[in-house]
Amino acid sequence: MSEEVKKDNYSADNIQVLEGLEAVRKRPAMYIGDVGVKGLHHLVYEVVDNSIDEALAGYCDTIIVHINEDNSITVRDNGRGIPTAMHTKEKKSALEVVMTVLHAGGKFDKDTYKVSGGLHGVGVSCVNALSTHLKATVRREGKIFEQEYSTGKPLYDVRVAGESNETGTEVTFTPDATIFETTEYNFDTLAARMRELAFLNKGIKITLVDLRNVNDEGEPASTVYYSEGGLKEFASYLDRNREPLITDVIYFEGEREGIPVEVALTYNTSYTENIQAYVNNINTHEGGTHLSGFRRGLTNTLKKYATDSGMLAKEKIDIDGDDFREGLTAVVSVKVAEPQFEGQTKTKLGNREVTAPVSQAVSEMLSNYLEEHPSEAKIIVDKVILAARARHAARKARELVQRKSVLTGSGLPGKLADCSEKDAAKCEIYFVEGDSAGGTAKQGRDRHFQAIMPLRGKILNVEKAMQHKILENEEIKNIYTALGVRIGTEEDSKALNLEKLRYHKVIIMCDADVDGSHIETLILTFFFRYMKELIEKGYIYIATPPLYQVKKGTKAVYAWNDDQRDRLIQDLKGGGSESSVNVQRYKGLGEMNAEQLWETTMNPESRTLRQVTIENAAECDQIFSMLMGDDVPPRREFIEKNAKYAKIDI
Ligand code: 0RA
Repeated sequence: MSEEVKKDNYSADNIQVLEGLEAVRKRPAMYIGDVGVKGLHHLVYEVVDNSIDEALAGYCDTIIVHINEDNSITVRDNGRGIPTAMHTKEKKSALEVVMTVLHAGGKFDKDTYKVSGGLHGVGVSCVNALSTHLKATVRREGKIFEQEYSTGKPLYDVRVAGESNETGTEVTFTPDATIFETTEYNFDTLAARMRELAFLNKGIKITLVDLRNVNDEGEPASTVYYSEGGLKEFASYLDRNREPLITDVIYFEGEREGIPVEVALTYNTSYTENIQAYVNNINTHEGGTHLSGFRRGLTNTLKKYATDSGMLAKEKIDIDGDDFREGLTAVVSVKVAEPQFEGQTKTKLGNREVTAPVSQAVSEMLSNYLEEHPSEAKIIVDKVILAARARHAARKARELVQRKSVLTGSGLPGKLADCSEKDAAKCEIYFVEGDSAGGTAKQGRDRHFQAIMPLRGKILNVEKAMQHKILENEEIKNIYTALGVRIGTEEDSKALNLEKLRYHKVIIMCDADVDGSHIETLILTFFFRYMKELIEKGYIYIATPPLYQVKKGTKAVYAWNDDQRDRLIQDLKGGGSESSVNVQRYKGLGEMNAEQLWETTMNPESRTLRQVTIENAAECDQIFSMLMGDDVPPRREFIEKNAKYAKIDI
């Protein structure tokens, strides 16, 4: 979930409609978000979205995505096929218009309103503009039509290439390597999105085939995603590594006030809340009106049931919204004709008319369920009461912490070596594994803007602990007091007081070994569960210390992998014949002196930081619960599968 640091000057906010495709090539980031790994994969989503729209319109049930051997992509569907007749206004084939005019996609057919349309919703013409080659093949009216393009420009007029009694659209494109930082597709990234799309749009079969990866029998790696149960199955999938509190998934599908609403929810025995909210197949990380509707429906219905059943009568404490969501896993999906996206990352739904329909849907399905399942209802309400009690205990713990910090003056942890700069935007904090490496980092840092906070080995696994235990934990307390932000407010445990954040770069610096990765994961789990905004806003980074020092005489250079090391050895040997080159393998941060640590890992001029991002929120939640949970087999499977990406040193 991390990727190389990069800077974008343009954001999706600045999109100007109806420019030529040249504009897309000049400012690609403005249209597809970025030109890194994310943007590269976004091209596929953009094309697939068109096929999904055709499926939602009721004309297509099969989509096949091929990652070809050369990292070009083919998307094929069995829909009606993009119309090929002459477009009277443009005096060109409609196919050519769709492929070469910005924002032309889906504009022909008023009956099918476009609901998927990707986060940027820029249309397939953008994909065309950013591809060195694209070929569109349409099967309809008994014929096969085709047209090819280079960087968005047609190579010939739409022509008939043969006959066929099938219908559908097929697009093959090769992303332009002069525009994208990388052109290598990641199977798992595409797979996660295709799986998500299959759950969100039940009844569509989506096949992903990787032709770069062929087994001994000559069969390419492939997966088929198909969901008959939609969100009902999605919720079970999200909870597949958790212990269920109730075995059912409570489910609603229908239309309320003209808005298609689909909701599924269930409870597990954990303490974390996991609600994935979608609008037009887009994961709305920042929530919005549909999420408010969901919360309102859930809180009102459960509160009413608990009160009416008399279960709350003997409780002296008040119950609030958060208490109803401990251990909750839910997926909400709405389709909105003209969505208003707000918020920092444009993933917050603003349409006010969506709240009531979602709230109604949730109330309806949940009150029915509670009436019909009294024993499950009791289990849920008991859990809510337990959550309320724990929250009160947490508040007491927090008050104690705050009172203590008043007594110590600054309120900052004793182990923190702070920087002198006060402007948070310029400040960095390193969370360093162990006191000894912490000491080295303190000597090596630029104390003007770099703060060091050593952490004692393994911090608490927040996935398995209740909130008050987490708040009381010494290392966790050190983390949040050093950062200056609080967690777990009464109103909303997820709303951080980010304006108080004391550093805009929060850097995790661990040894490059299994223990280091474990500690990294523990810290990331804490941030993901309790300070997700820090990740979403791009404040969290991982330092990358080198694995080798290669030295000849007084000249020392560093390597981060084996290839680099071998090249450096060759370079240093130069024409000379002696093997006087000395290679040192760093096992931990502690083996570097202060100067080396600064030079390789902390100096902004020469270091590499990996920024932590959330690519796929639903998948991410699942991975953390699996990595940190009790169930061993899925964890082993994940580690075995991903071992090739990680450098594990035992
Ligand atoms: C507009 C009208 C019609 C089909 C499509 C769009 C269409 C677009 C894409 C993009 C990928 N797959 C697609 N499948 C269909 C059909 C209008 C008609 O036939 O009457």
